[in-house]
Parts: sequence; C-alpha cells; structure tokens
Amino acid sequence: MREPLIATIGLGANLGDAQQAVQEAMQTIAAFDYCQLHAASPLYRSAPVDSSGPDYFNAVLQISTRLNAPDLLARLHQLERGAGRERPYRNAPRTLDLDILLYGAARIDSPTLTVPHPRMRQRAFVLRPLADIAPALVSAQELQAVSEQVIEKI
Ligand code: A4P
Ligand code: MG
Repeated sequence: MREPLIATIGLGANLGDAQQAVQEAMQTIAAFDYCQLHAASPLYRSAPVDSSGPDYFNAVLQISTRLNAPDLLARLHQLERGAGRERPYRNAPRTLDLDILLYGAARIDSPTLTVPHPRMRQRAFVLRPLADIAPALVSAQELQAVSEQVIEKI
C-alpha cells in the first residue's frame, strides 16, 4: 500500500434520481477502504455539455487515499455499475459517472486512465465545485472561460 495522497473525483448524473445518486456515491467513496474524506463540494445542477437529456447533478470530492490509481478506478467503476450505469454511446445520459480528475500530482496516460482528466478545465461543472474546495487549483481566468455554461449551486 502506498503513501496516502489526495485524489480528486468528479461525480455526475442525469438519469433516475440523479441528485440522490451523486449524494450517495459521495458517502460511499468517502467510506472506501484505505480512503478518508478530505473535502466534499456542494452539489450543482448543470445543463448538459456535449451531452443530452435532463440537467445533470454534479459535485467534486477529494479523498486522501492509499489506493493506487487503477485500483481506485476499479472501485469507482464498480460503484457506477451498482448504480445501473449503461454505456450505449459516448457521452450518453447516465445514472452515475465517476471520473478521476487528479491523482496527487501524477500524470497518467494508459489505455484505461488519463490523469489529469483531459477535459476537466473546459467544464464549469468541474471547475466551479473544484474551486469551492480547492481554490488554489482553479484560476479566475479558467472560471471566466467557462462562465457561459449554465450551472447553479443547489
Ligand atoms: N478513463 C480514462 N481516463 C479516466 C479518468 N481520469 N477517470 C476511461 C475515469 N475514467 C477514465 O469512460 C470511458 C473510459 O474512460 C472508462 O472505462 C475509463 O477506463 P466512461 O465514463 O465510460 O465514458 P464517458 O462518461 O462517456 O466519458 P467521460 O470521459 O467520463 O466523459 P466526460 O468527457 O467526462 O463527459 N454535462 C454536464 N452538465 N455534467 C456532466 O457531468 N458529463 C459528461 C461526460 C458530458 N457532459 C456533462 C457531464
Ligand atoms: Mg466517466
């Protein structure tokens, strides 16, 4: 088991009881083995970006974890499956999407995992909640660049 580091996880859902799915997933992830809650953002409601269907509920979570990145991803996938996630096509509406946004300061580029998440800095539904819990990680310019995207804090 490795030394603990801070992993940042993005949560999103827009099918079923999406608000509850995101809230429950935050609690479940914080209770994973070898993980401790570091910070949890407020919940946001956002219009779909490059996607379709109802509004999304989004949040960002930081955990201190000893899990390596592939093991953390495997647990997140397990949780997505438990929430009934199906993958009919890319960016399809979903009951629960869990992305590893950051894993400490690591850069990972494997067939199954790219970290930092390549699209995180283009998306208000990531940057706004991330700025709430880790303001040093998001610049004012980045927030300004996504200010046209429709999003509200719940
Ligand atoms: N994968 C690679 N890197 C990562 C990573 N850092 N974290 C692989 C998690 N998974 C990663 O993901 C496909 C594969 O990506 C996984 O099997 C994993 O091995 P997926 O979740 O099945 O596919 P996806 O959700 O369609 O792709 P992704 O990358 O999660 O989509 P995006 O780009 O994150 O967009 N609009 C609003 N308002 N709110 C949203 O939450 N989400 C999306 C998803 C689009 N529009 C949205 C929202
Ligand atoms: Mg995903």
